[in-house]
Amino acid sequence: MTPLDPATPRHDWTRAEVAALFDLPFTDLVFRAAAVHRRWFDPAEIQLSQLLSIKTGGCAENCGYCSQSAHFDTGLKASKLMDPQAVIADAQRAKAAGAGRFCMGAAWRDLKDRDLPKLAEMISGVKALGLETCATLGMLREDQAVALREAGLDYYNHNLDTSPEYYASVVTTRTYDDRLQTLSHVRAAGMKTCCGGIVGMGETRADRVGLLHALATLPEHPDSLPVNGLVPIAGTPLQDSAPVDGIEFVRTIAVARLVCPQAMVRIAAGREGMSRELQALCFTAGANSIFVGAQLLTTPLPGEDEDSRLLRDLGLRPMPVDAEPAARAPASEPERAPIYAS
Ligand code: SAM
Ligand code: DTB
Ligand code: SF4
Repeated sequence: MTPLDPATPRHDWTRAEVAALFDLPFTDLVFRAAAVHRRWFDPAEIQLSQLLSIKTGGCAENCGYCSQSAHFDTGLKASKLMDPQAVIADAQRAKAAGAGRFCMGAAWRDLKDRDLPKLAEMISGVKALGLETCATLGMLREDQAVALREAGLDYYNHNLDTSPEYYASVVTTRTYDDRLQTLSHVRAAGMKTCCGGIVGMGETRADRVGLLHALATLPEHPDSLPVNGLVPIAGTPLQDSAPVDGIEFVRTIAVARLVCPQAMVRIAAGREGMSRELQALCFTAGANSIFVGAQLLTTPLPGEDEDSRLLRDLGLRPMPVDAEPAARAPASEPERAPIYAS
């Protein structure tokens, strides 16, 4: 197998190489991922992010997993874009509860220019609190991405969700190329990308390989890589999807850490249904970020009490807010262990 040298993140992964990582004996895979994790990050630190749905429901897209699509009857009540001051107040509470990043999500197919002034006000207000800012607002043009960055937006979340081949089985109102185009506008605007996917949508192992291959061969790796476990939503086409086995979820996390070594790898949706032990395995395999608070966008999270008990029991600390990726990389060459070449 190709040497896994974490000092030089690669963009030329082949699908066969990514598949071979998934196929490793579990103990070997987790060990390698944990070694790469240590190379770039303090493994005792977990980034805590908080999400807020700033515009809920009524979305024109037909993503088969989503509670917020207007195409499905999920019983969700749609609402208008929130008032910036209410968003900033929520971010203030998130910060007081220990979050370091605040992510604002809107159920939009694409961003409309008329909403930019309100968005700029909330982004700059959240940034002024000393939080990292992230938003997920659907498709963007490059000039819109520039406007968001100028307002103080650090990260833009836009997921590829699954392999290019499986994508059209999940959503038909947009294409994989549409997603790639928005990601390229975000990068061109000088913003960091948050881009990952979902497991448990009926995809195969080959699709999970395809997703991670797509992410690892982007012109720049995602700075943040959320791995969502599908939260099945009644009324959506994927409501009866069988959950992915926990071991396979951990393998996905570990391979994400290996192919995008400098990314913040996040256990995103689906954490509520996971045991503490499974989450601990994910952290061992290289996950170093979670969403905290009572809920994601429309679905619940374990909550503050359970999360602080978990982190305490595992001896893990919240990642400092100002620890930018460049600052997190070791300043000097740490010892290179022979396990990197096999
Ligand atoms: N409308 C924007 C978009 O789709 O890019 C932003 C919001 S969307 C809800 C953000 C991401 O949440 C999706 O790309 C998907 O990965 C994830 N997601 C949404 N519903 C989910 C569910 N039921 N289970 C797991 N992940 C989900
Ligand atoms: C991501 O990959 N997961 C988050 C965030 N980016 C925006 C959203 C998860 C949403 C889960 C379903 C819900 O709460 O509606
Ligand atoms: Fe809309 Fe995003 Fe939900 Fe798709 S995932 S239906 S784009 S809110």
